[in-house]
Amino acid sequence: MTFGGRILLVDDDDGFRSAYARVIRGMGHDVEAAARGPQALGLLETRSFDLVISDISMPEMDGVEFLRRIRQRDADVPVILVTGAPTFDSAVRSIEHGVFRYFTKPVDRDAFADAVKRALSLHRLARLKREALEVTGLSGATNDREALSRSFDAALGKIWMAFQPIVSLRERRAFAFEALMRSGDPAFPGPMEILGAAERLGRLSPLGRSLRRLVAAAAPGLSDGTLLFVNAHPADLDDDELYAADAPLSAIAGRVVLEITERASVEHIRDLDARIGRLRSLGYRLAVDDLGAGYAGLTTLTRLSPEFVKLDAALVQGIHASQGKQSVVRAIVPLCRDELSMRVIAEGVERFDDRETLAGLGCDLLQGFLFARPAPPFPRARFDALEA
Ligand code: G
Ligand code: MN
Repeated sequence: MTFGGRILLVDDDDGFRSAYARVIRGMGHDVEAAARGPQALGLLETRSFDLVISDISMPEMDGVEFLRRIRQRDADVPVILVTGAPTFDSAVRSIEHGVFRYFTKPVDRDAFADAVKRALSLHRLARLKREALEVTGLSGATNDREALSRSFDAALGKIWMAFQPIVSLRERRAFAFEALMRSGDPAFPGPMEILGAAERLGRLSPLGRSLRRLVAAAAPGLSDGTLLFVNAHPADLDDDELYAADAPLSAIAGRVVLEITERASVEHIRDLDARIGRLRSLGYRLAVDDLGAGYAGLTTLTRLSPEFVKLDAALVQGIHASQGKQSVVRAIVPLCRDELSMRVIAEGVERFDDRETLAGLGCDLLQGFLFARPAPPFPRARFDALEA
């Protein structure tokens, strides 16, 4: 299949220029011609081209410099360079700047026509690849930082919060809800992809701020006495907005438990103890998340002195059939409760038999699909579920 491309042709030699232009028009393409590099750069500012063909030896700006300037603004457009005086140096520099083909004069007409055709096809393919990313919604997977940044901005505006109850078995009620980030953008299928992009872009703080604003907005729908558990990335502890008295979440800090995962280290955070102190004076309580899955060390637990610890799902799931898990949890629950004044929450409870085993071990606060899946505010917990 052939299609008409738009080609920019640059040569200071009028004879060559009109000869090439004729050949290219004969192939069914549009040609714009310029006699100098600067003039050609001007044309590139005003419209887009599918291919640039340029002489190398020209007054004012040679073809290699022209190529270098093109690359500063457009990484994709193919450039064919032609020279009557080939040198090793100009060939090497042309390759460095991403020349598509390097021809010496006299140019073989068939080889030239082939190169033009191939360059146009590849450029078209590059465009279609970009369109494909848009229609599949996979543009988040691109490693082009600017494109990632743009799709991240778009995704940030579409995030919503799901909530999952943390139930008290004894009281048969939702003791609290954990707020969980959900993506509303197919370019980022889930929270992990959003977090990954935020990390790569250095945008964890704006993400954390958005999440806290969304949680605060949902909070008025919650009945009095029910707590809100909110995940905080260690990077959030470094964000001054978290400590601002007029920040959205500060107004309800007394009902909020910030969960800090054991999977990430908090050791590198500046003035950690002072920051924890400020959070407490704002009214926040703290939880250590994913206990048993992260660093085996004591740093997170000792520095945070959390009011809650959340047992990781890996320790919870299948506990009814595991003596090893049972003996660990049997030791953790009274130690936390009696010696450390920390309440234990078991996460990821999916099965009735695990629920019964946990209850038997003194673990009253439970969270998991067995009671409710995370959903828009605020899903009801069910206590009647039997075998999952
Ligand atoms: O790391 P953190 O504990 O915050 O992770 C919570 C995640 O676990 C959420 O994405 C939530 O959807 C998921 N989750 C909640 N309950 C269950 C459960 O019972 N089983 C499994 N497999 N995942 C769960
Ligand atoms: Mn959590």
